[in-house]
Amino acid sequence: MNTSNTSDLQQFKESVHPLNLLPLWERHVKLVPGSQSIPAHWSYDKVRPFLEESVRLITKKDADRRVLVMENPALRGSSFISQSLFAGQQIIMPGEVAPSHRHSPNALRFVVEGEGAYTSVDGVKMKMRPGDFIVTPNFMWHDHGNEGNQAVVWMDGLDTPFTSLFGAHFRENYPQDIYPVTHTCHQVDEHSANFLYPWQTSFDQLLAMPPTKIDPAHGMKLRYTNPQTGKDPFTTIAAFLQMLPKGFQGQTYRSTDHTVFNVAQGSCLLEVGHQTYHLATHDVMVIPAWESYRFSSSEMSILFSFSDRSAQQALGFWREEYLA
Ligand code: GTQ
Repeated sequence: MNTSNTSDLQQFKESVHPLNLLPLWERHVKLVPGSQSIPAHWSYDKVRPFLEESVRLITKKDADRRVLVMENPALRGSSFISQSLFAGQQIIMPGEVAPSHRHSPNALRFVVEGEGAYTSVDGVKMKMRPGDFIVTPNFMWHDHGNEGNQAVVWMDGLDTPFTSLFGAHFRENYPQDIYPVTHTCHQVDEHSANFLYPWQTSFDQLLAMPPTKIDPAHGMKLRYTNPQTGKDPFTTIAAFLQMLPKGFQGQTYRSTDHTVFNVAQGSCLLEVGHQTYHLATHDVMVIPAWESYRFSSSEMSILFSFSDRSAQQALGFWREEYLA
């Protein structure tokens, strides 16, 4: 029972205001799951011509990184795809180098198309092939280059919103374009095991999963784990590869992590609320926290995804729900 009268309360609120105090009982902040970001879809067919146009407009030297940032329409001005994640499409042409630098955010690459590019992380030079998932841990020197004869495109994923949140974003350019290479890896070895998750290995693992492992919402789903630690590749970001079998009708699902999907093979339908998205090969889709979604697939499709689940689980916040 509120015993004070309204004008007393109003007067109280006004008198504490100059002291930067606010009555908690009048708080209007939304204290329910879900975030400000909204579901959004990027069709690769629509994005691809603009990547090509950016090649004509700007050199890699001028751009440092030639990236089209996928910005959530509800977070205009942030350059973030969700409250917690950054995602971009990077294109690198034959002969180009994206000069070495390092920064506080962690970064991942998921290779979309083209052969002949490499990324070098902490002096470990690795070939990038379509479907490879590559880890750039925070504050390690990294440069990329294309030594082949075709355009190479990959998706970047970073946890920049975390460094922004904490006010802990540092960044440096290396004095030369290329950081000295100490190891050149043609496959996964002891130098690249922390950084490189080749497509073929992950794909074979998916195919080898027994039918009993099928998840009613996600089909066959693998979570990338660092072979040395047995943990997620990042403390913030978890990454996944999943297969929706032909004819899959998924259960509706939601979880508190924001997830960015990238269709590696095939196509599928994704129902989010009242909207149905057709996800074609190489399309990107972001699902915000606690948004319900449902997959169906008329052909076998393979989806790469990354999310802030690693951070949420470390902090004890993560929850999921399978809906009827
Ligand atoms: O390739 O190092 O999309 O530093 C954003 C920041 C890519 C990169 C991005 C980066 C990079």
